[in-house]
Amino acid sequence: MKKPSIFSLKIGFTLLFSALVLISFSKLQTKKEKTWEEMNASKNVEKEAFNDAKYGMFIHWGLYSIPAGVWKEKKIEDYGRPAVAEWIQCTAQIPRKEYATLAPQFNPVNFDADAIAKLAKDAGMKYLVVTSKHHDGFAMYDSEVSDYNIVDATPYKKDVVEALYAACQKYGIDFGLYYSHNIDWMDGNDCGYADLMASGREVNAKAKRKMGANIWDPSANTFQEYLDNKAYPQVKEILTKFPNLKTLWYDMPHYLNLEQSAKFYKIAYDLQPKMLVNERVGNNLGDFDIPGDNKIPTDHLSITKPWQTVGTTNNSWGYKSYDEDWKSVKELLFWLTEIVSKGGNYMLNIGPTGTGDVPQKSVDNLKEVGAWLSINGEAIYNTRKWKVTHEGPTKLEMNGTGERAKHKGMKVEFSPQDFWFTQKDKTIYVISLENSERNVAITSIIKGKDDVKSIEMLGSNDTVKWEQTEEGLHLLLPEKFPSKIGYSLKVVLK
Ligand code: FHN
Repeated sequence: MKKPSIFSLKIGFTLLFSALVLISFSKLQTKKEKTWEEMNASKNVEKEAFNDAKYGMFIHWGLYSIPAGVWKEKKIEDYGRPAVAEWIQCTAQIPRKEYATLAPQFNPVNFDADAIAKLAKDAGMKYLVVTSKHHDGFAMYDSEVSDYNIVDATPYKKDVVEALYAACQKYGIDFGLYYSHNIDWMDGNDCGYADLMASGREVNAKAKRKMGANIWDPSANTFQEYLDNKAYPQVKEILTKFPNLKTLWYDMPHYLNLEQSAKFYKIAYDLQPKMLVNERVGNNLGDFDIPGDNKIPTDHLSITKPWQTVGTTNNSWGYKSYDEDWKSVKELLFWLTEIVSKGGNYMLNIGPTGTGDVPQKSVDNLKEVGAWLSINGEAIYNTRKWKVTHEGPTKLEMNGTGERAKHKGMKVEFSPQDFWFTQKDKTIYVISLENSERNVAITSIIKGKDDVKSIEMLGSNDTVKWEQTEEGLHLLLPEKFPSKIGYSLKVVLK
């Protein structure tokens, strides 16, 4: 056989070298970091699914469910604000060691993940988001990163997040996790307050008030050490343990810099690229917006991302033993309808007790909303906002958790002339929350602009009599209304 010449060996080496250079260059190319815009845009299908879902369950549950708003026989309000029960450690300035004595008392023997997932299903909710770790720093799942968790530190010893994750899969409820990334009163030092002050960055209103910063008993480590040794690893941990999340719900990011928020977003993207991250990751890096707690935006057209209003069933997220100011079924339907008519999503909270029970009033109200949705759901799910969101005399502004609490026992009433609108292709849905009148007029659906082909009432086989003029739609509704509260009309346009 002919031996290869030096010359042919040289050519061989040159070719091999070029091939290696090309391969490593193309590897470098694929390794090029994606921009936030690219990562965000790659989730467009999931954003549409989020917009379709419309209604979900939020769960705030943790050690704070034991004191339930009362510390050393004093109500949280007597210590100051915020007066929501899950803030008791901060509001009552409870030293970390003392607060941690709640862990050996936490034994929620009545917790039933199956029943909660079924409740979400019966309530017509399409997804569920639960607190894997709230501001108190206590993990409600079996964490390898920190022993301050439900399995290692309580007599209950069971991973409730895992149980809910499995139950939601069983009932076809999408799953998401809440994780307090910035505020951690156990291990987060001052939660980044001093770093922000020293940075020269703009200080937002919450940070100016030192909101949520642990300045009464900070942990000895630095905030950066907390991020590196607890928060980043725990986020990686939950995203690995629970691989099929639809949303990751960060909260209260007001001390974080852009780099830190970007890292929290990127960890999420690397592990679950199709999962949506809420805007509370901080620094405007979210995939969807939160106009505020218990807040319905008045300027919904200015919101460019998908959005979600989160709401309490009374006036607290965590269970508060003495808050009996439950939103009525009609009020809950108002929140859902008003939000959906503006193109948003509603995530309604339950706060289980220290023994794992869900307060009966919230169970009853949620089920009634579910019964309403089983008839009227077509006007809610998979819809989009129409050019008009509402017509009629009642104007209710919902501007935050504290604000509603001021109107304790608030009664929500509407007139038969109040209508909300949603849209799906050539169909407009008209929703009323009052059914005391059969003769009604809708002024937004005008002849010559939106010509009507047919009208039916959801859940009814009886005829809706109607006439359309330049003034609107004149209707004679059936004698029997299928829902206890209000009705929905399916108006198909020509
Ligand atoms: O401080 C929290 C609060 O406890 C609760 O978790 C809400 C839910 O949106 N988020 C923060 C306040 O906006």
